[in-house]
Amino acid sequence: MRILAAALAVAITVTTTAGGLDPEPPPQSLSVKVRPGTSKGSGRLVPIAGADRLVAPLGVDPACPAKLEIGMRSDAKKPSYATMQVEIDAPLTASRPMLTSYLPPGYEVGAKLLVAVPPGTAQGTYGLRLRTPSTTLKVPVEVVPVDGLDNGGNLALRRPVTASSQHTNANYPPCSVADGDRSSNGWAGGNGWNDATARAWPDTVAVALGSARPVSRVEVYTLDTERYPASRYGVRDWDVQAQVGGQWQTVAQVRGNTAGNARSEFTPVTADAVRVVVLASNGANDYTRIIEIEAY
Ligand SMILES: [Ca+2]
Repeated sequence: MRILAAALAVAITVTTTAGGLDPEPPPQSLSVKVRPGTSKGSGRLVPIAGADRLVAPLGVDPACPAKLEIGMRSDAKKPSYATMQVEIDAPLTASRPMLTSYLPPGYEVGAKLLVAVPPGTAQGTYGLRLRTPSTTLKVPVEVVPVDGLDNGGNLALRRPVTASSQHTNANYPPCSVADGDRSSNGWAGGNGWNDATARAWPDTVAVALGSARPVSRVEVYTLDTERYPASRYGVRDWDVQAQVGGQWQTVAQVRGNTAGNARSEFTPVTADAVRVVVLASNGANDYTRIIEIEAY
């Protein structure tokens, strides 16, 4: 139990870093959850996946691979060091070949698995297997073109993103604002964009829509966690612009935002791209931090 407590402490102390002010190692990728009452004493080590399939679009920026929560739960009678193998069909690659952790009965350990789709990969379904000595869990990976994605109406999903700058002390790729992940958890681990110009404005991030599409709503998700609340670390003032006939025009303005998510609705325009022009952030830590941008 003492070892588990130490593992928990590591997981908690190095979870996140706010861009620029607080350089820390990249986020610890293991998380340990207490799952009381789940051990049946069957002796099994049970693989866990956060979804029963994974959709990995073709042709997206390699800085923003597809993500899957994986883990394992011990139903053993005694604590042990547990290992789960991660196997994936070529040419796809996974960010870790295995998951290894000390694991008492009834506990589970989780990690984020990144799945990369190299250029030239044929579309189709590929195998991903999470294998423990007792059980194999199969999670099919569907490689599809971006145009074939079920985007739920979000025209920005997985489209190309460009930004005015990018902070480099951790993982803040611009493409992460269109990766479908709205969560601020694990900030600096590739789930959002942080610009590189402290206290200098504006900062701009644009998403190309692939073709001219009617747009009447843009949603912005900014950094918002218990440690880094939007009221101190999120974006405050910005313009929403749409590129119509080659010209950028302002279609909405947000001022004084303190929330993690802000919706802008406007008269429909036919746009090739949308962009967010950030004019100010909250608090003294003046960077732009955006988790996700959606366009409908
Ligand atoms: Ca994101």
